Amino acid sequence: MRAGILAVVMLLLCSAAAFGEQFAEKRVVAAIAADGVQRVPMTAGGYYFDPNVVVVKVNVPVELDVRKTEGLVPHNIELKAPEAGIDFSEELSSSEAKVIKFTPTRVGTFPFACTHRFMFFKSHSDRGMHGVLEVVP
Ligand SMILES: [Cu+2]
Repeated sequence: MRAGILAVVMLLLCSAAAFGEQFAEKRVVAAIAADGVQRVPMTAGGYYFDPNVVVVKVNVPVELDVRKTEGLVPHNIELKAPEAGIDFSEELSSSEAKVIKFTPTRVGTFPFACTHRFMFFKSHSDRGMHGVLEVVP
C-alpha cells in the first residue's frame, strides 16, 4: 500500500514538473486617454498575465485594470519598486477588475508577478505568471 501512495505522489510531482514555464510575450504600449491616464486592461489566469509586457511613459499616471479569469485558483499581482513610485500587491477577483493606480517616476524595467504557490508545487510566477512594466521616457 505504501508503494501505491508513493507512486501517486511521484505522479503528482512529475505532472507538476511538466507544467513548466510557458512564457509567450504579449506586449502592449499604453495609450494616453483623453483624461491623461494610461489605462491598461489586463487579465490574470492560470498561469499568465495578458498582457505581460506593459509599456508606459514616465511621469504620466497609469491605471491597470486587472481581472482574474473564472476559477478557484487565487491570483494576485505584485510589483515592488517604491524607488520608481510603483508599489502594489493586490488580490484579484473575477467579478470585477482591480483598479491599480500609480505614476511611475523613473525609467526602467520593473518585474511584476503573482506570488501565490500551492504547497510544494512551483510558484505561479515560476509557471509563467509574471511580466514586466517598461517605463520609457
Ligand atoms: Cu497566481
